[in-house]
Amino acid sequence: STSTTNFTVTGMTCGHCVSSVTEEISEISGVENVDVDLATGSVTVTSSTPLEDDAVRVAVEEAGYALA
Ligand code: 9UX
Repeated sequence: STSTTNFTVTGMTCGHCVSSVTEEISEISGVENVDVDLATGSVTVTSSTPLEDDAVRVAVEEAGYALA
């Protein structure tokens, strides 16, 4: 069944930031959709299996940002 996860990413200030975060998170196994709200930093991910906290953190840091 589909799992939905929401978290906040700090440091994004433009559309390219959004693209980088979206691309990195999209590479996590099982991820089906990534929605990033630039104004609030809110990220909503739908996935076929529950997301690992570590995988999310690593992906966000790989993109150059941090979890709130
Ligand atoms: Mo835009 Mo985001 O020039 O770190 S890529 S500010």
